[in-house]
Amino acid sequence: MKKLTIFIALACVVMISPMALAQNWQPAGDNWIEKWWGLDLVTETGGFDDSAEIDYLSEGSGGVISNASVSTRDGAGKTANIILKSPTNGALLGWSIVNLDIESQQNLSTSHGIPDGTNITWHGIIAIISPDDRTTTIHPAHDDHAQIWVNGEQIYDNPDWTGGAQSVTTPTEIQLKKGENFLHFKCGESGGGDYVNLHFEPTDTDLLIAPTRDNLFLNVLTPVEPKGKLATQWADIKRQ
Ligand SMILES: [Ca+2]
Ligand SMILES: [Ca+2]
Repeated sequence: MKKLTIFIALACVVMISPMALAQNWQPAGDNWIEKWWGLDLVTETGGFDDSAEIDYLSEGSGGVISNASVSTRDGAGKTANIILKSPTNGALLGWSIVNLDIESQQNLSTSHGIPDGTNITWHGIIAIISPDDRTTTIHPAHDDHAQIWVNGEQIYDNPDWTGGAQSVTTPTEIQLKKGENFLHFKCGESGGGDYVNLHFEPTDTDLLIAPTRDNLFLNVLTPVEPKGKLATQWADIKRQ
C-alpha cells in the first residue's frame, strides 16, 4: 500500500514538472556560487550610497516585486514575466542566468558583459534547497555596498568593500527551513573594483543550489499552484 502511495505521488509530480527530479544542482559547501538568476545591471545609479537607499525592484515594477519579495517563492516566481523600468534612466531590465567569474575583482561588471563599470548595481537570486531546518553561515565578498535578504528578511547590510573577490569580513548567520529558501544579493558599485561572491559552510555540502549547472532556475522551483499538500510531497520526493 505504501508503494502505491509513493507511485501515485511520483506520477503526479512527473506530470506537473518533468524536470523536477534529478537536477544538476550547483554545489554548496564552501564552493563560491557561480550561477545566479540576475537582473540586468541598473546603470547611472549615482554610486553605492544612493543605490543602497533605493529599492529598484519595487520602483521599477510599480511594486509588483521588491528587494525583500524576490527572496521568497512568490516574488522569485514573478521575475519570470516582469520587465523593470529603471528609475534611474528608464532602461528596460530583465532577468536571466548570469555567470560569475569567482576569481575576478570585476566580476560584477563582467557577469553582464562589461569590463569595469561605474555607478552600477547588481541583483542576483539563488534558491537553496535544504534537507532540514538549520542555522548556518553565509560568507559574502563584495565591492562595494552589499545588502542580502533571505526568505523575505534583510540579514546583511554592509557598505564597506571586503578587500578582495574571495575575501570575507563579515560571516553572517542565517536560518534555513526544510525545503526551498531564497536569497537575494544586491551590490552597488561606485568605481574601481566591483565584485560579488558568496559561499556557505564547509559542512553545507547537502544544500542544493539553483540556478542549476545547466542553467535552469524558474523551471526547477516548486509550482505555486496547486498549493499545500502536493508541494510538500514534491519536496519530500526530491530529497530521496
Ligand atoms: Ca568599487
Ligand atoms: Ca568598477
